[in-house]
Amino acid sequence: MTGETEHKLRGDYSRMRPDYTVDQDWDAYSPAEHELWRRLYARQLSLVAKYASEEFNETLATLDYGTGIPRFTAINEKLGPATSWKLVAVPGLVPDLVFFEHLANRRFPVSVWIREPAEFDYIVEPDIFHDFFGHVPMLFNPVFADYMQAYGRGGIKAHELGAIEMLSRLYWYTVEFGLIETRKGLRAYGAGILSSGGEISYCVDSPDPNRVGFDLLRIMQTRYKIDTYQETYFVIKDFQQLFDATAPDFSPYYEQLRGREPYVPSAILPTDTIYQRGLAPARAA
Ligand code: HBI
Ligand code: FE
Repeated sequence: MTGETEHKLRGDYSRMRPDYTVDQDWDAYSPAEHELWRRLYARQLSLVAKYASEEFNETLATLDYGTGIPRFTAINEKLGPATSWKLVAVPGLVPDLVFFEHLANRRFPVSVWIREPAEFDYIVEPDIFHDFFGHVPMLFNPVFADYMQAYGRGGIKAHELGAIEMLSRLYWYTVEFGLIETRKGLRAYGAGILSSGGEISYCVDSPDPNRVGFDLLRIMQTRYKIDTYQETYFVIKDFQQLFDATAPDFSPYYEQLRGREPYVPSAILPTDTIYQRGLAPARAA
């Protein structure tokens, strides 16, 4: 069991259990960390009202964790009855298979560490604010909650088939950076956008990125970058569309795509449903 990995991960992996979970140790958070959380929360609250999906905002309104870093146990008392999901504390990023196994059992891993004040506007690795503010409200949506479990089950299968890279693109372009159609225009439901101070307006307003209709195979063949704003955002009509896409067995898709050259993040294909053809590739974040 290695807590160490090839690159220096943030977080303390020394006390984790075999399933990579730890205790949240809520009393260990400093007043400065709670204050940073309050500042991050207040900033995002003013943005999600304008740019987040209705489902996200409806749930956020029922949760009150703007006053400081939340206790996972307190949220689990609400999340369990809502969709049978449970937050588990982890030191930080965990191996793909470990992550999939948690999702497949309706357990969402939430990192316990919070970013530095200097990372207020942008962070590459998921900290507690990204995981909690970005992901947790969506787990209260029954259809999205089922999609996340289906993704976890698919991930275990993909691990066996050596197809994790293709499947992680689906996660990236939906769960992390997905857009959804609403009566008032496109809105964000991806956690990476919802927890970001700058990308949340960029993904909806900017003329630079492409915005393309959701297409499972196309997404699984499209590379992504982890340290810039996205060059292409994919748009779903509703969460049912996302859940339905995970219904079939993906093995034939993996066989169909294996060996094919992936598309670059800024690609536009003749088969794409285009909401917007971007003016320029993403600027460095
Ligand atoms: N680990 N804690 C944590 N959180 C994630 O979001 C996460 C992870 N490990 C792997 C991972 N995400 C992605 O590679 C998934 O596509 C598997
Ligand atoms: Fe995330």
